[in-house]
Amino acid sequence: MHKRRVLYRLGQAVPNGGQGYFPQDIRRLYNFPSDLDGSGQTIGLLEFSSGYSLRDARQFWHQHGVPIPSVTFISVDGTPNDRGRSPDDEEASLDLQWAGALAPGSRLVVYEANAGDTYDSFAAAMLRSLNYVLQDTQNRPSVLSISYGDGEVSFSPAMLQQWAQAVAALDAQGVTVCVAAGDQGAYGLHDLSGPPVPHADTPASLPQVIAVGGTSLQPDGTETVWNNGSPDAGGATGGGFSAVFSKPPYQQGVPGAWRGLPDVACNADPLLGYQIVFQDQLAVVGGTSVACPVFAAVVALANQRRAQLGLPPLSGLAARLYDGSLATALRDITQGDNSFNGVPGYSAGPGWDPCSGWGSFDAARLIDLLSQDPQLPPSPAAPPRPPHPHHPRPRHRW
Ligand SMILES: [Ca+2]
Repeated sequence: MHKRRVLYRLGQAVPNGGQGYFPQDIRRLYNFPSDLDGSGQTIGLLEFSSGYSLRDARQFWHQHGVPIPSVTFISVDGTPNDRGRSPDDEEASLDLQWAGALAPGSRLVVYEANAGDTYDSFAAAMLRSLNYVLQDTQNRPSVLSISYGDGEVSFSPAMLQQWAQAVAALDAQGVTVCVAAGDQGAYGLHDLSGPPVPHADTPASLPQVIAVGGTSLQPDGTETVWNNGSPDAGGATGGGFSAVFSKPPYQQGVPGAWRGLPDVACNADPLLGYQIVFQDQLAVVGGTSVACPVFAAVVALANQRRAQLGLPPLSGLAARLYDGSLATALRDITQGDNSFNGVPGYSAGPGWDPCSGWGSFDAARLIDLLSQDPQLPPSPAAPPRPPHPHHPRPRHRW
């Protein structure tokens, strides 16, 4: 229910004769810089499955010439790693394999927690995991990838506020929290029999996360909003407006009175999906589930570059995406919409839109810009002033 539906289309995907995109394709199409590999950084992956198979991951990395990253399993609540035997483990597997493929020098820390069978137990497990990472001074990730969630209506507003507080605390500590924006279009619920009105996905709707939406990325680089048309055919990117969180100050320039999402987007179309190895088999997966760790890898590389320059890890990236300073690194998506399951969605257009955010990215350019802290705009030249005729007023001290 709270899990992202991961879509398998082995043999039906377009890239590489049905085998899906390989790491080298995604590095090329999004222009990942060749001189960064995430060294010195830790990527945290929040998982609510039962574990993953390191053997599958190593096989995938080996197959694509990726140096084998270091992987650490952390059980937030005592849940053991079942080593990838459960079908639910595909989520942890793809997160691990793709974050590792794009930032192989980083340490990958999988934070695993048991989410139980209800929305309440999932919500509690999410909060427990966020707070665990907040306290985890030993591993200190600089970015977290979360590919779980559901419509806001599935959770109490009080719980969402607690998640938001934990995320804000993480962000303030230099942990950028990336969240998949959902795979059910503007409709936004895993349960397809819910009321046919728009729902925003959460935790993607939390104000300080980076909500990562989905696109369809063709092998020639053209990109549109991901929408396979119907639930049977696949999915469509989440996106819309929160009904819980009002518009954060940094979204001043976007329409509406509520937090709009996603913030960015990248390939999520299962028909143009990503290859993984799962339970010893090659598979092709799609969904914002994969878009999220791809963007998390970009953040890890940016933090590596920042560390090289003596800068702290990114903080406040959500606001930074809206201040205009990254515009030349973002690839605007202008075609498509996220109408889904009978609910009219939002259309892409020039600039930010509630189905692709600011669009995808040129990773090398984005990392360059994120390695320069924004310069304050030059103040207009002050007119010459006559010498002050009287004593300046004392400043009040409080
Ligand atoms: Ca756009």
